Amino acid sequence: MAMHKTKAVTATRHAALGLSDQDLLDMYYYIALARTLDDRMWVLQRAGKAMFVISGPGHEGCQVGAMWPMDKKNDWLVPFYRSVAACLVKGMTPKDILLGLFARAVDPSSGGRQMPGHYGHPGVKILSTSSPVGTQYPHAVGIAYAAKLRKTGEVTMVAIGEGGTSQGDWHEALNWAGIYKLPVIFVVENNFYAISVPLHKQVAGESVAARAAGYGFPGVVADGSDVLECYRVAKEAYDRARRGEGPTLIEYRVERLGSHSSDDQQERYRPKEEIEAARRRDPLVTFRAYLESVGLMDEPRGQALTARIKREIDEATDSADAEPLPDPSTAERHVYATQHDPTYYRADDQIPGPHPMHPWLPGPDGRR
Ligand SMILES: Cc1ncc(C[n+]2csc(CCOP(=O)(O)OP(=O)(O)O)c2C)c(N)n1
Repeated sequence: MAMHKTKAVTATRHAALGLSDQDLLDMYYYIALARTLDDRMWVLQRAGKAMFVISGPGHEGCQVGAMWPMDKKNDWLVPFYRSVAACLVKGMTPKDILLGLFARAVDPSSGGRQMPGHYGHPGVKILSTSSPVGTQYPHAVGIAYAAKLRKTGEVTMVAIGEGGTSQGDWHEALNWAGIYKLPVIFVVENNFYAISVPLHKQVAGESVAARAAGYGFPGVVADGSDVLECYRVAKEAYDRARRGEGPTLIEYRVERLGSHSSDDQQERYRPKEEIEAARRRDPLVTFRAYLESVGLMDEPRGQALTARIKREIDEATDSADAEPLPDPSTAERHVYATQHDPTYYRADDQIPGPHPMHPWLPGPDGRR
């Protein structure tokens, strides 16, 4: 009997990948949490509570799959403006994300200084999002280079869209990481559009992933609507990075289910049929179908989860909204080095002595 049971369990795709049933339920929770948070942000924007929204509906499955093999405590995430699900898996809360949307003083990314969609949290090793697309790639490579020099074992994951790969920064980062075999995972979430500019105007050749060959490391393409496949390729990339074998470029082919941002209207440049077809590749739908097929999800369990998530997002919204705006007298804070709050950047840095990049800040032992 016991043997029969074991056989049935290992026959599932997720068990063959080393994922437990609980892993799957947790992964689905994050996909659904990110989507609900996303829907809320759009409602808040339409209600006049936020000036702008940019987020990741359709990208959540690949982000959760990519993040799952990460060592959440030690590794680094360098996000972009669609990385809501990735940031939640890494340790940001829905309230943290909403504090940025509302530009509140305690927003962990920038203290309410950046425009919405610039996720980040130094306390959980998420770098603050950069506005110019592509610049996050050299940042990530810098972190990975430091990790290699210091032998910390940290791996850095960085994400971007396919349009951003046209930037010089992107290529320079790959070149450097390839030469020094750095522990970095380059994710490209290819949703076929850079605002209204289609893929073929950004990328000649078969794929973004194929470019990795020119920089001397593997590049893989994975279907972003297949969360388990997204996990599988990410796990291989993490294992490779941890073995000291260097970077991997992963191109996830995803669907952008909505417009580029709240300032865009995709119906003006995408055919109706294409937008409808994209919905069939929604990871929330495809992953739920997988969970149902292995007996992990049904209508009552789905309803209970939806109610739980709605409660969490309601509480996060009220709690973030109640926080004060930044004090106008602090407008120059974080602009000039002398006005840095020493605790702000040091939250997770345990290296004693002066800060290597901000020597004017005291270390955790109080020394400068
Ligand atoms: C250097 C730079 N150029 C232009 C922009 C304006 N911009 C913001 S997002 C974006 C589209 C990027 O498309 P892609 O990288 O494919 O990502 P997606 O939004 O499709 O996920 C552009 C052009 C910018 N932020 N930075």
